[in-house]
Amino acid sequence: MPLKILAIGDLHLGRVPSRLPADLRDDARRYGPSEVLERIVRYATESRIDAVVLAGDVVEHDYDFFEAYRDLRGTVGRLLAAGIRVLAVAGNHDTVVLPRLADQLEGFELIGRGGRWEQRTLTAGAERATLHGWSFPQRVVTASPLDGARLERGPGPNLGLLHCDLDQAESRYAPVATAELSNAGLDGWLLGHVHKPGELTAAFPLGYLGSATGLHPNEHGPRGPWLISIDGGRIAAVEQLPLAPLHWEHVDVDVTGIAAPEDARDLLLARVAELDKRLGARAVPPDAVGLRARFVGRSRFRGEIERMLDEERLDDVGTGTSGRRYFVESASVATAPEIDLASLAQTPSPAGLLAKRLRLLERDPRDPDRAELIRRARARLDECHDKPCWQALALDAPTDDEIAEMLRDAGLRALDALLAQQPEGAA
Ligand SMILES: [Mn+2]
Repeated sequence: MPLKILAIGDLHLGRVPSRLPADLRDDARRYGPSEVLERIVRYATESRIDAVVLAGDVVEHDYDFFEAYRDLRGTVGRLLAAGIRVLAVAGNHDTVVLPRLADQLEGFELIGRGGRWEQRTLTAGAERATLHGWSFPQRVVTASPLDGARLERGPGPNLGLLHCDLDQAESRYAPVATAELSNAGLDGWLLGHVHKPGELTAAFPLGYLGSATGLHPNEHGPRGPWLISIDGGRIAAVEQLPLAPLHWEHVDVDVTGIAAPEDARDLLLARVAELDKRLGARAVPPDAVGLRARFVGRSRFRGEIERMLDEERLDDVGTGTSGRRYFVESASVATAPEIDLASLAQTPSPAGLLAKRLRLLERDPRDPDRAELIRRARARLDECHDKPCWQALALDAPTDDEIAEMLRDAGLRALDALLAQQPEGAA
């Protein structure tokens, strides 16, 4: 019989998923952290899990104490009654509130309180595993939690449980280098903080568990806890279980060759049907699905599609199997005009110059001319990003891909406008 650990990344109890349609917002608990926790408890008790472990940021904020208390009290009680241990480390969001909750919840094991490494041994039949954990002692931690730490191995496979900022040396949230973790003498690391899940494998699981359910349209793709099975004294399997009640999906709808603007709508519906088939096949499918749709390809209907999208109500684009709700969180049109950018780029005109730049964006990311274009755009964007008035948002700087996307979008829009101004055939 394997020892089974269910590892949960950033849960953020108390947070309401952003960008929900108004009617779903009224019932937000059904689509957020409380509901995924409920699904996790059901799964854990039915599947005879031995321990549920949480990698910090269990609670969104200090003032979410009572909401988290209500959710966790029920959860911990049911898990303990089923013989399942509950262990956690605190992250930068719940530095204060999680230790306080742990004091109130009997059987809730906070590991590494006050920023001191601590280990716990898990047992199931003949199998053992050792967890090493460290909790945020205060909200800002600029040194690596591994600095000067020596982790003594315990029985069975040894796993680290840590909320930290991986390979971001300047971070204020416990910066740690991948090499430090790899060289710490353990058999794997289950991490919290970044909401995008990593690719954890049984050979040496090291990475972010990701948000337990998508809290924002950017948190797209499968979300849920990870199942780690220890069998025969080793890590036998590591698998993400997509239990999230709300699923975000980014869809590119290629409209190249459509005969009428309305065809774009049909193509979107076809994608929804496809997605519904895929999500419906899950053991525990989501109840709601938010789409960030982008119409791409080449089309002469860019303007018409944009107008159509403006007028449509997109917060309910069809009900999938079992009443699953599909809504479009945002839709954009990023089609290229039905023109040949290559030959346009040869012409000595403003449109030609713009076409040349747009073609640069299509090149390999390592291309020096493309990199220079991105660098110049980044310098301009930083002026805005670094303004004091935006600092409270703590937004990440855009990635190169995001900048390329913005440039492409703005460039194509401008090119459409430029070509519309020119007399027939002048381009
Ligand atoms: Mn965090």
